[in-house]
Amino acid sequence: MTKKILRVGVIGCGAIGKEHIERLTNVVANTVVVAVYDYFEEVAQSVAAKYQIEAAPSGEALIAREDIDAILITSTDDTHAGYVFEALKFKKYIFCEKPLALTAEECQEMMAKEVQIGKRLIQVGFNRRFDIGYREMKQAIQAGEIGEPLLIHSAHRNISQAAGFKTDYAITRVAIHEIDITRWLLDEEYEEVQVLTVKQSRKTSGDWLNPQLVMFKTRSGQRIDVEVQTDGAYAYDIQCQVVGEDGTLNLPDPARVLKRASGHYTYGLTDHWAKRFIDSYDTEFKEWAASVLKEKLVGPSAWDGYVSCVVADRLIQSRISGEAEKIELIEKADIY
Ligand code: ISE
Repeated sequence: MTKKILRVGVIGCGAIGKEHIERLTNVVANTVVVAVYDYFEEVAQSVAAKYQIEAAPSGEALIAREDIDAILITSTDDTHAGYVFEALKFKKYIFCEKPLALTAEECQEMMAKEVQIGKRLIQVGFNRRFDIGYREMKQAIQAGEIGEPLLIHSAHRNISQAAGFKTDYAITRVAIHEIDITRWLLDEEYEEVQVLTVKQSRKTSGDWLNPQLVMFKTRSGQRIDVEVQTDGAYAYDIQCQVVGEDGTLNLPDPARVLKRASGHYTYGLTDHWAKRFIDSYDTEFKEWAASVLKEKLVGPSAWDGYVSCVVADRLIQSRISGEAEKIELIEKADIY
């Protein structure tokens, strides 16, 4: 791409779609949003009016436009794969929010298409890889500062979920972040994974299982536990502690004012993921746009999307079987 400006089309104008449109318009350099599409026409029209851009009549029409170089997919999970395949037909760059697809087979098909084209076109929205805290932890691990990492304790706590939430979403929408960030931190693939049942919270606003305890074991034997609370937690709180032979690393909380007042010393907690990870999303899109303009994607790939789908599928199976489930992956192509 010899262009200096990346022209993006956005499919899906829900909460995260709107945030990314604002980000691409006013935060990320050398990027413009040219057109948007949403299943609900009036939503697309109102976003288009706000940014004085066009609302496309369909996702397919938006993808086909010659004045659009890259497609951002932030529509509902079940529509991701269809739009990715359509954009691949036009060899367009694709940023797809997680999950990349509902099945690992679809991810395999996407990878086969990228291999055929001869380069990566897909990036998956695993934003935590762009969070400054996780990045410092990875650097410290790689520099050998805590010796060999042995295990990780982590927690993913949410205050609420959108209507229609289901038990499986605790894996495919929530713990999917830990599935990805842990293998990225440790630079390891998983050997087996498991979901353990836990005493249930009375604060769950629906009939799904909450909390769930998710466990991974890596090929070299490291163990990871993830407490997944999808509803009713005291805050949006993300914890991660890597335990190594020579020390530990803790994910820092985002900077907040330390308050001394009314006889207490307090530090505010965040209530929503969009606030907790705002800087990571900004960095994610700045780096994505720069890499697309250089025609060399470096962020989370279709392979990472594939692994997370395999692992999510096995975790859901483990909840049903009550057993640890083995992870089997296909061979990784050279472009990844
Ligand atoms: C949301 O999609 C996220 O990405 C958040 O990190 C997660 O905590 C939340 O539960 C999801 O709905």
